[in-house]
Amino acid sequence: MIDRRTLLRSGMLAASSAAISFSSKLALAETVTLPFGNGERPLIKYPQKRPLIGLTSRPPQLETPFSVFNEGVITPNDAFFVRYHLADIPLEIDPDTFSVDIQGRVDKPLKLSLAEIKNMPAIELVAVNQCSGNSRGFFDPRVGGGQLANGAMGNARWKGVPLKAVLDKAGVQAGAKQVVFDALDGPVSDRTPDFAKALDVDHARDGDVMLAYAMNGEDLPVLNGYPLRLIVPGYYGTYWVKHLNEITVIDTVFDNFWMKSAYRIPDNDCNCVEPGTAPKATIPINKFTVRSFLTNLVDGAKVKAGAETTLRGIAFDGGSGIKEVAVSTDGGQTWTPSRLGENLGRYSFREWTSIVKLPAGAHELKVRATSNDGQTQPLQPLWNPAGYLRNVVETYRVVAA
Ligand SMILES: Nc1nc2c(c(=O)[nH]1)N[C@H]1C(S)=C(S)[C@@H](COP(=O)(O)O)O[C@H]1N2
Ligand SMILES: [Mo]
Repeated sequence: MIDRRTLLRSGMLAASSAAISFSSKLALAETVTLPFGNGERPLIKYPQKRPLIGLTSRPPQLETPFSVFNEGVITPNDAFFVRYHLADIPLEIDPDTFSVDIQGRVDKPLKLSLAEIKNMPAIELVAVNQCSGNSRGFFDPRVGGGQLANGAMGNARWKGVPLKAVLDKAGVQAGAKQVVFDALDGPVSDRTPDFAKALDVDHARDGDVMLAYAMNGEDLPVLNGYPLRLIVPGYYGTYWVKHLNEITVIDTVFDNFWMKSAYRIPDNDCNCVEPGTAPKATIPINKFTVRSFLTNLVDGAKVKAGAETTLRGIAFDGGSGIKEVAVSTDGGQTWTPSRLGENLGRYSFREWTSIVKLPAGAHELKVRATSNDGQTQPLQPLWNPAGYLRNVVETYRVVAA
């Protein structure tokens, strides 16, 4: 168990208030009910985190309460969701002895300390991290896996070094195909496969994929990958390997459980199948589908009839950027473009606002984003057996009175 002393020793917590013990005092503040069957969840307080929606505790899996996304387009570190696969998460990370190995098909294998990484020229970018299973709880028919609402996502400003710079230092050899990322965490049972992921070598060298040591101007929170994690902008969170300590260049396609069996989507145009059926062929999950949300009104909200009501929300896609967010107040018959907020980059949440006047009565508000590469959101949900990629146009019922 992670205890307060371990966290303090590894420099991950200020020697003050926020620290509580992982082992004994997981304060149960209250519970919330997510809007699907069996949606009751505890709110749990972990070190460096405000109370978040608990999915599992071994390993810790925490979802961000949706109201956080109305606080701003950057998700605060203490509210950022947490996802782990394996219960043996790293307990003792000493930033002074931590290092990452770059090995395999390289001319010069390297071992870089955290200090050496921090001495290399840094880059910063704002990017969304979203779990593949975000919103899985809304699938109908239901599917197995973590039953998440819409809070397994977050948007942060990441600082680190381009993976390309590190790979160039080591010298990737001709014939290299993929780069494998392994981390400090591991399985508690030797029958569970260790968590590791891979990217194609060209993707790994695109200049945006980075080894990040800071998030929103601070060290990464422990549960978000301290002291170093991979950032794969536009790609689902499964590739964003936390506590990254091993980078291996290979000349084959990596085929561990997490690449070959898990995190696969149907290999067809919609990456979907008829509900309840299995895909014929699959490919590894990759870029985010385009999504948009209303953040300042909840389903069932009341607004003032005939008055100007400001709608506000967020949109994002797999990295082409948001072109338009349109709003419908008549259940999807007519659509009006909203006003887009500041552009923090093509990988970031993009804020949108729209002013509407609703006559007295019940209304269905819908929000639909279109990305610069022409993708948009379907009016009916698409289905796949793993519960990935959800991006149906969201509907919010409000009453004007
Ligand atoms: N070391 C390690 N890194 C990991 C995982 C993990 O289990 N172990 N899970 C991945 C998955 S599936 C997701 S969605 C993201 C979640 O990132 P977060 O916990 O910082 O929100 O971490 C990824 N990186
Ligand atoms: Mo995930």
